[in-house]
Amino acid sequence: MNFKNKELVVEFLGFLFLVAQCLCMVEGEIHFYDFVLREKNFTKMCSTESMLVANGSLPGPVIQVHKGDTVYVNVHNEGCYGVTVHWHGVMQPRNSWFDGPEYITQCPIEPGSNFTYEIIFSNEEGTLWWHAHSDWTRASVHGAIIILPARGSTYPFPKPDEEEIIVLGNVNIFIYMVNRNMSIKSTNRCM
Ligand SMILES: *[C@@H]1O[C@H](CO)[C@@H](O)[C@H](O)[C@H]1NC(C)=O
Ligand SMILES: *[C@@H]1O[C@H](CO)[C@@H](O)[C@H](O)[C@H]1NC(C)=O
Ligand SMILES: *[C@@H]1O[C@H](CO)[C@@H](O)[C@H](O)[C@H]1NC(C)=O
Ligand SMILES: *[C@@H]1O[C@H](CO)[C@@H](O)[C@H](O)[C@H]1NC(C)=O
Ligand SMILES: [Cu+2]
Repeated sequence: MNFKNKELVVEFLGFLFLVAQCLCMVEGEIHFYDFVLREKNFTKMCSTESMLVANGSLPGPVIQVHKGDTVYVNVHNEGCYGVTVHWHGVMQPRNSWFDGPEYITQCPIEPGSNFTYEIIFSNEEGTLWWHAHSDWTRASVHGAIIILPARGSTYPFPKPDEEEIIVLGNVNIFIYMVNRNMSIKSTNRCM
């Protein structure tokens, strides 16, 4: 082997080493979720009102991942208004088109259509939340995001014996008043 060939071999080995390193960095898993947004009747404070919720529950489904994972959430809007969903506290570097604020990074998801968000968990760890990002919809369309430590690593404290998710919200009076007003004023209520 002459000098030139040796140099090529060394360069090639260096290239392989870099490729291997890049592959190692992609260690997270991929998860898929479907959120179906639909109006549902809730009876609270002696009165029944319809609210837009994800998968029939308030708060909505929990997203649970490990640090470094990627999640695809297909949001199906079966409600009456255009709506978007924001992944609160997930920094999404170079992935802002999936951040969710309506009219800033995307148009609202029209009723009867769907939109798939790509959520890349890079440095986040702990408990965050997702919520609708269109006017008052965030009051009833929200849920928790649990980001466990990266696979192979541990909590920065002794592992708790038990964990419980607590979502604080204040929907009743606000939603009820908005609904009351809308049922009087709005022409595009779909039910
Ligand atoms: C939400 O509901 C849809 C339709 O019933 C279901 O396919 C999906 O798995 C549910 N998503 C979650 C996160 O539970
Ligand atoms: C909610 O209840 C009202 C009557 O109180 C009914 O007209 C409406 O269809 C119900 N909506 C849903 C989504 O069940
Ligand atoms: C989601 O929307 C696309 C168009 O953006 C459509 O082709 C597809 O059928 C929809 N899927 C569902 C499950 O609604
Ligand atoms: C409902 O309408 C009343 C009267 O127009 C207004 O004072 C009130 O602020 C409205 N409430 C909400 C929550 O929009
Ligand atoms: Cu937020």
